[in-house]
Amino acid sequence: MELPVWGFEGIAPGPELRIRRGEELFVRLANGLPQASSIHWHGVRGPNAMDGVSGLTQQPVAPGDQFDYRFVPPDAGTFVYHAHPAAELAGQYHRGLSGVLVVEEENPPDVDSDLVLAIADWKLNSDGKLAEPLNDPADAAGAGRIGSLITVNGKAVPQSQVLRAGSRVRLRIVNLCPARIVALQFTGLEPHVIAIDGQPCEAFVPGGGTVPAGPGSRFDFIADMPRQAAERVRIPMLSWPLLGRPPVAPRLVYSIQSTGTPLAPRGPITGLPENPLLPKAIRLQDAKRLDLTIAATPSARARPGQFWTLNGRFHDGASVPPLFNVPRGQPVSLGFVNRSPYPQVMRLHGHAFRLLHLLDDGWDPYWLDTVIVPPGKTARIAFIADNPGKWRLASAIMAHASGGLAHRFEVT
Ligand SMILES: [Cu+2]
Repeated sequence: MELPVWGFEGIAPGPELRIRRGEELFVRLANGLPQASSIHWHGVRGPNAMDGVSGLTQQPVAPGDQFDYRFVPPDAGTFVYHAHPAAELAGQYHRGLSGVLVVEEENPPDVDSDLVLAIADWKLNSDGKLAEPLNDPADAAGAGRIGSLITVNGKAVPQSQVLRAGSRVRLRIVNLCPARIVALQFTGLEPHVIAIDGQPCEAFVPGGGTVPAGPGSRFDFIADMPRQAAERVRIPMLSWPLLGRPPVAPRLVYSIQSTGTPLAPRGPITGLPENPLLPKAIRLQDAKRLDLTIAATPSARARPGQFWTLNGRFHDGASVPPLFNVPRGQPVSLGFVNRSPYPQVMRLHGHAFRLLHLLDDGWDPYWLDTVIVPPGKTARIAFIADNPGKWRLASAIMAHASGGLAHRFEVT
């Protein structure tokens, strides 16, 4: 069965873009859509003029027009690209305009295979087509658009793969879902997380065997295949529980079968070297601190584009002032306070941040560009505003971003 979508190069996800760190990314957007658009490079700490946010960092690219993205991504890692028009953001994303960008390390870890698993979900009508409207106000006011058709690399799950017994595999798990929080489990091998949201972390085996990935998040794993042939590694997906809904049964997304005579055992799995471009420390005592409360607009006043507020304000319209303006190099600490009954997922453009422990401001040992804030909870992050420009700070849940939860900050 084929689903009519909008896609980069006509497919969803779009083609996997792969370059090596230090190389220039050169992508020409030739807009064949009936709507204006642009391309955002999610997680890439690149120059502001190349961030691809229509109406903020560039003019929207009109139907029939072209725009060249040309820059050298500073970091190696696993990233996402997606359409980033102004008003039609959720609609274009929900139609399939997203893909994966891999920037390989100059000295990549020694593995036998490097697989991208891009998970997406699709909300369908009873006729099997994409459910209309693409930007449904009910999704925008609720948990976002969550579909029941799950795909991995554009094909309905479960998908499978055969790899040499005992071989070492790198798995780049990418959540391209527009709202769903994806948690994968691994049975039959021991997955070591080596990078989160594109940035290296100390290698660890996740507690409970699973890590939740918000929309747009990426997890890089390295694992060794079973040494016995004909063993099956299973990767089921759990769904982040939605309040008021029963938990969804695990669903098999991917399986990998071992084959052939086993490869000789390798040494232990080690992590990637630290990214030297990221700060060694953030002086929190010097940080600009700001709490940002996420809340629904009282339903009687809610209109399309105005379902969600941050500190009482919706929208990223140019007339709305930036949330904050900081000089380059300023440490910033933001508290996201979720006063809604849904998980909220927030993302920051142009920067990587640390998640802080709420009691002592200690660090978790990884960098992120996307953070999940459970209902009724607070998440505090810290970063150094070291990338000049006008940056978006918005919900990673596309229907929420188009529903008003999209703001900006400026680094001068
Ligand atoms: Cu982004």
